[in-house]
Amino acid sequence: MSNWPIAVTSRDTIEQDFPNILEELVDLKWSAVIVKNFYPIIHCEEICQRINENKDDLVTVKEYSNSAGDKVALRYIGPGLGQYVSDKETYFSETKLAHKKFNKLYNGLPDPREMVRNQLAKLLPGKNIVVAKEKDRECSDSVVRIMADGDMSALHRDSAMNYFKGWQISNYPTQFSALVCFQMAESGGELTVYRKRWVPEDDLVQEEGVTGYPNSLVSNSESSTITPQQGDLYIFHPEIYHDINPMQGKTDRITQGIFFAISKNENVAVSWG
Ligand SMILES: O=C(O)CCC(=O)C(=O)O
Ligand SMILES: [Fe+2]
Repeated sequence: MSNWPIAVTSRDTIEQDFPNILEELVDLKWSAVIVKNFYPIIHCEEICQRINENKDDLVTVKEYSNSAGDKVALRYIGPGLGQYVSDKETYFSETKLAHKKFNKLYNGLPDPREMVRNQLAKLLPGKNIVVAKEKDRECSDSVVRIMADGDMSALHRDSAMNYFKGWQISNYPTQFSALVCFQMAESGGELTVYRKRWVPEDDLVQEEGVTGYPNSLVSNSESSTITPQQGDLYIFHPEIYHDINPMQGKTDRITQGIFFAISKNENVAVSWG
């Protein structure tokens, strides 16, 4: 059942077309908003080329076995907090290294992290967009994920409130994910968002040792399939279920991800990778 609409817009028209888009994403009116041509294609290509040419320097590879016993690898620049939640020290040392990597990656180009934060500021009038801090240490401000032939992402949800207890960002309700697509896979690699909120009972059907939730949880849900194109910015509410189809081909799927969450009482929204 794939009939849940996507709000499609451009940088110049988003505020007029969808002035309350973030609220509407949380209300599940839209599955996602796509801002077409957000980041120039020529710069996307430059960034992908820099990644390809400096993989050893820039890209962290974490290998592990999945539940079926297959070897899978996560490749990224900038530590995604999800990988380090129980290891703060490594997270912050990786974050330090990531600053240098991002400077190298984006050197001389419009900084897509800043561009995303500026876009968010426009969608959140009155809120300051700040990079999340843990005591006095800044979190990584984004994560660039590199997916290769065969990679996928199992059904999951992202909620700092649930998964990052003890971290300051867990105090900020209402989370969003903002992604810039630097390069799309030749086939597959679509993001599917399901119109279904998590309920605590869902955790009872999670199988031990298996990544993600069983697909049966969303088999009767409306859904929406988002096929990002190079240069697109897309924003969705990742507290609802989503997954990424297995991708095929020799072209990596490369995205920059920034999570953000909004404070209820203060005039800030915090962002992290
Ligand atoms: O790469 C994507 O399209 C989405 C990744 C994801 O799971 C997220 O941003 O929460
Ligand atoms: Fe996610």
